[in-house]
Amino acid sequence: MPEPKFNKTQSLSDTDLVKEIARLKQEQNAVILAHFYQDEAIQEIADFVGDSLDLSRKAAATNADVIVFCGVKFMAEVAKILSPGKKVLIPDFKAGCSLEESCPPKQFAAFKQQHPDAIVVTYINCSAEIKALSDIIVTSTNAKKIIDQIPLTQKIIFAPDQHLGRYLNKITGRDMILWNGSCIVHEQFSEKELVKLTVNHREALVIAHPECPENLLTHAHHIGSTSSLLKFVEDHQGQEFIVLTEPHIIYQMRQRNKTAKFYDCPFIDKAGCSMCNNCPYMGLNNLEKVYEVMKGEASKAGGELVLDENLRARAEKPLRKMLEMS
Ligand code: CIZ
Repeated sequence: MPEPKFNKTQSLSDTDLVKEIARLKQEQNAVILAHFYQDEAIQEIADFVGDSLDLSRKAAATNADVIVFCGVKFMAEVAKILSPGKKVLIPDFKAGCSLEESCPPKQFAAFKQQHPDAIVVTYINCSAEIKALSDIIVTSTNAKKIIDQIPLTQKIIFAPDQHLGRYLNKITGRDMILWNGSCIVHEQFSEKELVKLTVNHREALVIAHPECPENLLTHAHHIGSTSSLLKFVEDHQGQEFIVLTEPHIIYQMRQRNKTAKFYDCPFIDKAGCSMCNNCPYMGLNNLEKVYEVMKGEASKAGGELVLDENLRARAEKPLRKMLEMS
């Protein structure tokens, strides 16, 4: 194997990092995936940019030996579940997910026991352990379609996102039992700041992810998954948009609607200052870490995602059920 051209990451400029990543990608027959919420520099080097399920399915359909997943850990787990024969690399193991953390498997198993006659429908944004405790996985794109296929008499537990669950109850007319998890990015938008933005930009369309609480969703002209929000932006050329989801998606929105204006909605922290709602976990990934994980330095932030085969197989079942039903 040829010697790597560079040994010290510190000495690499972004341009050199991009070149080295491309070289390693070819050498290892790797595919790089970037979630819509990743930094622009990472979206630029990716083979595929998308939502978590779409990325994992696209990677599974390639003949790549290695998947480098630039997103958060549960997303890389989905890639491994659907591609058990491929090596899955994560740039930073600390890139977790507040929604995943809000649903610890032990407590969730106990909650399930309290409702023995309910089936468990779970949002894909959860750990492999929670998937293994579920009957059907859903995404924000296919949740309504799947829930609508379940007999009305069947009791359902929905986890982990209470806001998405409440929204789904409203649009499906169901009364699902909700686990009370949430995502810090979507939960903390300030309604007051949102109203200020709508007053200052009266023509702007408010587009929101259903992980936002109900009080925010009442202001929305369009509610949908990341891909649905992107499609809405594409279909409304030249408009202005107030975006209620992780703001890094605006990079993709701009590519689909070049003349549009975008405003991201801040939240107000305890000290009263207004801040943007970047996901702190997604923000842990950068070009340097992608390079390091591909170079295979075990001492660095990331590494190979290893899933126990028994757990992987149990988590795969409800995911395959989703694919059958969607
Ligand atoms: O599953 C995903 O990628 C997320 C975060 C949500 C969505 O709506 O795509």
